[in-house]
Amino acid sequence: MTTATAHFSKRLDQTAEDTEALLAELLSDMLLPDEIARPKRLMEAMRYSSLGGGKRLRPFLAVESSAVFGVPREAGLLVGAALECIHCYSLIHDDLPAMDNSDLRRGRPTLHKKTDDATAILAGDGLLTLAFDIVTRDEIHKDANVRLLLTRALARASGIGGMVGGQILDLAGEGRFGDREPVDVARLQQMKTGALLRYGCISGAILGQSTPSEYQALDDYGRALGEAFQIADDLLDVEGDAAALGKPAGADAALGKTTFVTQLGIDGAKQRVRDLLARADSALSVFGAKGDVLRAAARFVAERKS
Ligand code: GRG
Repeated sequence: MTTATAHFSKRLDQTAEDTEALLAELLSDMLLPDEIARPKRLMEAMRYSSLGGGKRLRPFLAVESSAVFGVPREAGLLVGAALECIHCYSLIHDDLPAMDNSDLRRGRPTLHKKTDDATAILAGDGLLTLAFDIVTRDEIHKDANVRLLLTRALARASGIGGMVGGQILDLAGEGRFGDREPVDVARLQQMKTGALLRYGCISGAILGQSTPSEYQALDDYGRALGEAFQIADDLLDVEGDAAALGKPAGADAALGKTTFVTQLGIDGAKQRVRDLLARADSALSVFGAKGDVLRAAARFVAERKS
């Protein structure tokens, strides 16, 4: 392991640990002002799907993109926790019988298998709304306009023109609503998985009140990283190991899905990942050595095994 990789791994582990502790606090039974009750079944379901698993890559991007601007770690962690809540909700809903109908997630039974569909739907809804509660909190930034920009960007990344929109395009491409609709893989990816990853990257620029060119650099980096993440996912579905993935491989092929691998072939997809890594590196050049951890993050995403 190189020194840069070891440094990166240590920081990823630390953010995962801090995110876990913060989420446990945010999902505790303690009532917030104006809340009437925190029902036990709902809280247990939300904790089951948000605690004790996951690489916490999105919080890491929020924390590290914030660190580039010297933003206090606590603020980046809160934004990261909000982003992770949205990510966990999307996984819960994606696993439901009406969507992907998956039995395993992060090496454990999916939430609806462990409980029931209604509990899983509501736990997802609870996490989605909690995310917006978190991202508006005063502790994130003293300037309310910064919090507003963070909140709006989160809505755009997770909503119609982002993740939710990407999910419906994906289902349409599988032929769920009649004939299979043609899929623009790159656009679908940008929306379904890319938008949240990109948000992690631009959130630091928003929190750090960056210049427009610094924002643009993190935006470019986030888009390249998002695409590399998805290609790696498509490659893992073909070449990956179910034990490491915590879910069965081969799901895309079973559904006859159009992916980067079906479009570019395995070698073409790997070449595209290399090109994207170069793009991510060059986007970060404006930050000099301050961009090193994000540079390592792009490589980790592209080479991940789970
Ligand atoms: C249901 C509204 C709604 C949206 C679902 C993102 C998404 C949209 C579904 C996820 C489906 C999926 C498994 C896509 C592959 C890419 C992906 C998001 C993998 C899981 O993300 P990781 O690898 O997971 O960051 P961990 O467990 O590490 O958090």
